[in-house]
Amino acid sequence: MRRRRFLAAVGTAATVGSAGCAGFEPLADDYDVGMTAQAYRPREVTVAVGDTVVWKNTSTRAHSVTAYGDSQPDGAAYFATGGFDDTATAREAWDDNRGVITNGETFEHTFETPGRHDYFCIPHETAGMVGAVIVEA
Ligand SMILES: [Cu+2]
Repeated sequence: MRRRRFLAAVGTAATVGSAGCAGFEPLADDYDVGMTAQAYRPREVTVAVGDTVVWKNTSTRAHSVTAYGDSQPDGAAYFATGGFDDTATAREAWDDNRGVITNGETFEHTFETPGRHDYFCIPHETAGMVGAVIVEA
């Protein structure tokens, strides 16, 4: 979402200096959420409606980005690596090695609905690999 925010701010010079940067760690690459062996970094990001969040697997392990379908805001589009329609399908597909995001791969989703979007990594959920995208109106 950084790139999109920056582009959105170009037209108003007064806001360019501060737009989109507060609260985020400096990034060396073009992604918003990285992954360690069993965690998303950062664990939570806050974006605006219409922003695109980019995840990148910055670890050597296989992960997923899988939304908790039951806890998404009303009307929110479901998101998951592999493009599945719901959490149950994503979990089943994982057993067939689908929905995997491997080292160096990215996944992105554009958030159009305000609210908290919790998600998890299928193989590392029990190890606490969960995250959230908070979308502000
Ligand atoms: Cu994982």
